[in-house]
Amino acid sequence: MQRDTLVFDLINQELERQRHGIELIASENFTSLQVIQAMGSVLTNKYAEGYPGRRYYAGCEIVDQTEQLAIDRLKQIFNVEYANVQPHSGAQANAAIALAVLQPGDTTLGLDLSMGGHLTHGSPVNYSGKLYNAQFYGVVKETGLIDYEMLESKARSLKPKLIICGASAYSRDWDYKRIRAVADEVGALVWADIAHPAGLIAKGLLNSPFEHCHFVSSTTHKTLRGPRGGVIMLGKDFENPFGLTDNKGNVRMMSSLIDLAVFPGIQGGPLEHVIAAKAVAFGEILTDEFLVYQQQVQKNAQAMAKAFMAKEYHLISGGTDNHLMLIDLRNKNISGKKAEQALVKADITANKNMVPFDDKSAFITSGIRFGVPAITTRGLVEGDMQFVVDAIDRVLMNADNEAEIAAVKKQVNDFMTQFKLYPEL
Ligand code: DSN
Repeated sequence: MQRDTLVFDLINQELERQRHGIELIASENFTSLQVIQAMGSVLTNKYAEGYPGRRYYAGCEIVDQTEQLAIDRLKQIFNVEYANVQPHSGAQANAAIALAVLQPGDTTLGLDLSMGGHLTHGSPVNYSGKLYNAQFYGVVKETGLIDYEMLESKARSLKPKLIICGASAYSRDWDYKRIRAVADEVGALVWADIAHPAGLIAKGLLNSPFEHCHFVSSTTHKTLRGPRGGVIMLGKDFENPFGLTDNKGNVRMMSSLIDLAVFPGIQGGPLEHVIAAKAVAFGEILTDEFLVYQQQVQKNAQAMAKAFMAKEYHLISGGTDNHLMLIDLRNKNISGKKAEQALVKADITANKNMVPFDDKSAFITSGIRFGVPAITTRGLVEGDMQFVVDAIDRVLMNADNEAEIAAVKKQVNDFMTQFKLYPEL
């Protein structure tokens, strides 16, 4: 068959874009070449509905082993009793937890999307807001920190079945113990979505949710630096004190309910090539090098936050504990949308983001979110953050000046040549 040059030329263009630019989307990263190779392997040809040793198809002896490796390594990383590595994405992992735990109309309590939460935590445009009675807590206006008092008072008055913690644009750590305490008081289950900070949690650099939360979900491609995908974990395979049942009305262990919710609940054949790539990434996470990487992520985020604040940018919560920061641009007289568009012209990629109590819509926004996992993988260290912040500031202060932006783009491209990306490709 003729090589599809159209598609492969585009893939090469994307590789060049990734090489030349400064990637600051907080949810992106650059996987290792061996992760990419596992994803682009013959395992994509295999159907394997079911779980290792319990499949609906023949010929699964090899993929049983790659999937079991992924499970075992993930359990080792987080020291947990149960892991499901089949969710195709974070959103799928979250849907499976909801399916396992909730009935339509049940009440959930999660962080408001406009305050840093996620679509799948109850947004009205998502199944989670359409099927369930989704209620929300927020952050304290003055501090930008999670409003635990609001969370507790809403938990007491609404008596949700499920309390959701986790965020897409929150730069501080979580008090899982406090959330569990109120959950126990009102008879709720607790689910932590650690898609963003998972890599830092894996290496003990942030609080662990596992001893306090009944369910934990994550993506695998953000700070975990694996292939795009999702996972679900249980710190302890609880014996289901809440009497949750399967479709036949049988009370089952939590792990069985999650397995059933992923397959056949919401998915069919698992992506065994991606699961093999997850196993590769999990092997990398178990190394000491990954600890050094995550420590550098935290150092870079803090150096970047400091450099922004020195230029009088308003960071929500006044700094960061993790890999990202959220900036309110209102004192700089530029919207998130315009900032994003100007930055991309200079080959700096970041995303506009609503800030808490935003007066602009989600399409315009007052804020922008920056994350450092990808540039840290490229090899940038604290001393490089001043260059990055200076370049961003120059673009934002000259957002209508094409010549100035072109000059920054040249500087950015020259600067990034020293940080190699996939030299083998
Ligand atoms: N909310 C997306 C992000 O953090 O970029 C991921 O779903």
